Amino acid sequence: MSSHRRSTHAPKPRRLPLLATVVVAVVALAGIGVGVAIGRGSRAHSDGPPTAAQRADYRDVVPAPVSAVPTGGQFTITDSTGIYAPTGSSAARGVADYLAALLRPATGYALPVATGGDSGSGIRLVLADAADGGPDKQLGDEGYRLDISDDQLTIRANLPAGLFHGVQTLRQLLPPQIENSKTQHAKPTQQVAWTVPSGHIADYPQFGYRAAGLDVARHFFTVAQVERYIDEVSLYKVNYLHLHLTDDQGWRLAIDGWPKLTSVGAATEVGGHAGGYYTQQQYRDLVAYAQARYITIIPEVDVPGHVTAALASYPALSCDGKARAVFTGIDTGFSSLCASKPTTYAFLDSVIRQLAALTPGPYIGIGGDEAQATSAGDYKKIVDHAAADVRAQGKTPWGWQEIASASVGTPAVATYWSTGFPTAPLKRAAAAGTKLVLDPASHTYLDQKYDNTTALGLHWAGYVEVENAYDWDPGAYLPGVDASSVLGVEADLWTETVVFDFDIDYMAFPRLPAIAELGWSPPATHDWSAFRLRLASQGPRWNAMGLNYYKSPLVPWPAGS
Ligand code: TNX
Repeated sequence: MSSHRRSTHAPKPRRLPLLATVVVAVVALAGIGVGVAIGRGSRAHSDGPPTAAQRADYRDVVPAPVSAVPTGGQFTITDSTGIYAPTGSSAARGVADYLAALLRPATGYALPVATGGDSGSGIRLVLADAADGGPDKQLGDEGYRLDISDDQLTIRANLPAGLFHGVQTLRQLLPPQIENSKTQHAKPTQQVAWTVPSGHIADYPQFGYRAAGLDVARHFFTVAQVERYIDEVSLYKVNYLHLHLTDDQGWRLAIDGWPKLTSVGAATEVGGHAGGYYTQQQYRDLVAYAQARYITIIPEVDVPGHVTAALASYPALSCDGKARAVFTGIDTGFSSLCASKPTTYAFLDSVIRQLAALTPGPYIGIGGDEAQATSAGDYKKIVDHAAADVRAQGKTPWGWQEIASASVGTPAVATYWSTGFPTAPLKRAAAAGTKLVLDPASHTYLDQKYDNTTALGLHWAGYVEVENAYDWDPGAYLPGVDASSVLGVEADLWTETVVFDFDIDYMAFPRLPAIAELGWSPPATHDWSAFRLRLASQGPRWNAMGLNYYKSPLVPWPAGS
């Protein structure tokens, strides 16, 4: 982390002079072989309330694209605009339908979707194919190009995931009113022109792993609530949702053959209120919902600690065999599975086999954090067994950083969450091929308070203002760990104090977009003074979406947002 990026919380100039911005951006991006030009249009976060006339700006897109060159014109979506999907890909057609569904409510236009054909005008989604000269190597699996002229808007990608991410950029290049669920033409004076600034964007991610973590164990969140969060994070090109499904306070997924896990273990949540759980069909529906947004679910069952709900359901899983009550407080580190009982392994085998069968994604989470109530030897036995179970199902074990002290082998993912230096076992595991996810609590824990006035949240990792969330470098964060070991980033929302949708929104926004940008954008774009302006332009979008965000005093939100 370079100290020059650390700015104080003192008021700063609203932005660099234009020339300085261009020079900084060109110099910075020259190093990674791409050029950039900075748009000259009025910025969406100019003073005063957002007006219908305001245009979006290439500089406002979050995460910052690799390269964005405006050309000064504009494409306008009208009531005769059509959307064209490529032939031969039902997934690409799905992205086209998704785009139409995003644009129809606010515009009130029909926006018909056609497969194949090319009107010469309209919105075209194009997949690179052999006729096109084959895959565009620069873009990889998730990248896209957006080429916008006055009469045509084209999103090109190698795969549908890239088209989907291109659609998220397009959303942010439309006026913020596009996010309204009601048609925006009530009064002629408020008529919104659905313009997109013309130009060229080439964009692809820095890391292939950009996760949002959601704890549905401390407080339970329904399928609809999780889907809402999936929609919110997909706007920022997040591609994994890590669901923390089990903890002392609740077991949230039905497991065949172990009915008490949910009849007993899911009955309550923090504070003792009624809890809840997902049936296996509901979990499948969640997986499919996320998949349609190019988000892969990583389910986590947390063992060998964080298991009071399981022990309350099946007392035989603990060494003393005594029944426990499901925990409704917020302490951690006091419960453990019993390493010397065969039941423990029958339980793990059954749970992991079912999780793997329900989960198309590559990772199955086995937890492994804060197991203070498990001896080192027992920890190793249980974690190694769980990791082997996951691998036997053809999946990769995902765990917290502590699993590095077991011998989980490779492939495996260990998620660094602490605030201290990486441990020797973690460094050794990384050197031996374990991939690390960077989720340092003092930057990425979305449950930490923003400052001492934040009503929700904990603050054991310190206050995490949006600037702290943004101002670190995932590739260079851990001393003694090579950047090539870093799989990506994650921002976790623990829910000891988080109860409602609007709590989720408030703790995640604006910090989640900050972490998402670190995961997607090249380090050369990293600049807090520019990022805070990009964030500011999101405010009116979040208002239009009905998203309850924290109005950080560090961000110059437009008046009225
Ligand atoms: C730590 S760090 C936890 C969670 C808590 C969280 C609260 C880690 C992997 N576990 O169990 O919910 O802190 O901030």
